[in-house]
Amino acid sequence: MSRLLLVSNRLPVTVKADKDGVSVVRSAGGLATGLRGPHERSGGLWIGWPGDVSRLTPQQRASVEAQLAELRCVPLYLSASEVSRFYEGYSNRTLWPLCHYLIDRIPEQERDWDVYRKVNERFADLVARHYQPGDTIWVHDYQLMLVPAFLRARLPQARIGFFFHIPFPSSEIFRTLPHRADLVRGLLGADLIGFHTITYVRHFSSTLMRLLGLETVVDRVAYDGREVRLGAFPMGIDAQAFENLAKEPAVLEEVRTHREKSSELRLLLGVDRLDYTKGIPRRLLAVQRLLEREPTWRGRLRFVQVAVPSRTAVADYAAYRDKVDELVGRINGLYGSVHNVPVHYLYRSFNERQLTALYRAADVMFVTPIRDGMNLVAKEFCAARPDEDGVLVLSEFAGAADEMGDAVMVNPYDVEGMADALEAALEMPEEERRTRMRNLRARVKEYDVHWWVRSFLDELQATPTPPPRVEPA
Ligand code: ADQ
Repeated sequence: MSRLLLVSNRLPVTVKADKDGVSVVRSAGGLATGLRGPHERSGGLWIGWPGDVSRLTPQQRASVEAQLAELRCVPLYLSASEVSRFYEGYSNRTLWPLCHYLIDRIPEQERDWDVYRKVNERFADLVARHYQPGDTIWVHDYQLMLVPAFLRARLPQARIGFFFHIPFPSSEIFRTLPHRADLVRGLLGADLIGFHTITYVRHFSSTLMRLLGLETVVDRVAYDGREVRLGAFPMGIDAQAFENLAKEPAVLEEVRTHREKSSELRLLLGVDRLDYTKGIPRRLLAVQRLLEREPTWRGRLRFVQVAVPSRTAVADYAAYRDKVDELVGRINGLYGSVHNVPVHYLYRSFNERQLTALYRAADVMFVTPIRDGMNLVAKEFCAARPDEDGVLVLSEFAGAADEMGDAVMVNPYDVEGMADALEAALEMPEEERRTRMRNLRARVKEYDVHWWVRSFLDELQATPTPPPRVEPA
């Protein structure tokens, strides 16, 4: 196995500072879990931003570096201005809304491109510094779209993979970007470019044709004397870990508490980052609509919406938060009673145990993003249901919809339709619930995060390394 150099905007760690000193803790996210095995086994490195360390003393900084080195992580520090212009700016104010088809949210005048480019170049420089011949490089996500080309210029012989975690939009959307061709050329520095679904691969191919006149033949594109492969690799989760958690006595105890409190009530659940792509307002409106038109459900539903604070420095996220707060208040004001309110809104992060207890207790899981690259929450819910019960209501605009045909599919823009789906889910006969959940679980367990990592890396290893360039004499 060749040494693996992983490159992502964030390192899979959290730096915590308190009176006892600083500690670097591994994060539990899906990507971190899936890549941990290959990262450690290959003796490789993970290169990325460790988060804001500007308030640490020089001694604390040194301690962080030592702890990172132990975890085989290499930090790339971002200045406050880089965080604001590369990360919050170009990545999250322009690329994020664009790829989710929300072009009206993009600033009218682009001011952060230069910083985006510069930071991508710094990433490539740092990777090149650590590269040894024979290494495999795997770059992740939309914040680093230019890194493959910068790397190719520095390391013509390297084997480079790239995975795009968010939707790749239709070329009609992508070509609105002023720097569209630079971004696409940036990705073409890789040997293999992976997306979650075949639809995103097609969108990327038509973008290549429109912008650069490049034709994709089956899954290959000839570019700059090399061959670049494209592929769909739907990301999975660590299904076994969620299943194990769902069977733990302490978790089952918590499930009982959730259910006891609502023995008369049916539990609906939403779990998301608080992001305007996740479709929370229309989801709330669907609950409101159901209560409005079917008085028999009043007092019999409890909708728990857990939302992790996210990108709070970006203005659109603050406005979105206000909107959600207002809707929750309105629905509870209309349909709450002295004893009970229909919406329980929790604006905070939950640990995996707490999430699993909620997944396992829910009657209906409501996953209704207006666009989502994949959506791992839908998969976590199924993995956490060894009891083979619970109904998944899923947006047809989540990448996960391609694989999870046994969910109740909804158009997240159609409030009335979502209210219908919610009611159908609540009234679904047990046998149908079990059949659907069994099929969903089989899929989630077979195509888990380990399968995803293996299939991407196998394909990347199979790509021929580019022939050495012969310089004219
Ligand atoms: P995200 O947009 O973050 O990821 P998602 O795939 O759903 O979306 O992953 C969210 C993760 O955060 C899940 O593992 C979930 O458990 C966790 N989470 C959500 N709410 C939480 C809460 N309140 N407390 C604690 N944890 C919470 C991006 C893309 C997705 C794509 C992934 C992976 O936008 O489409 O699936 O990357 O490629």
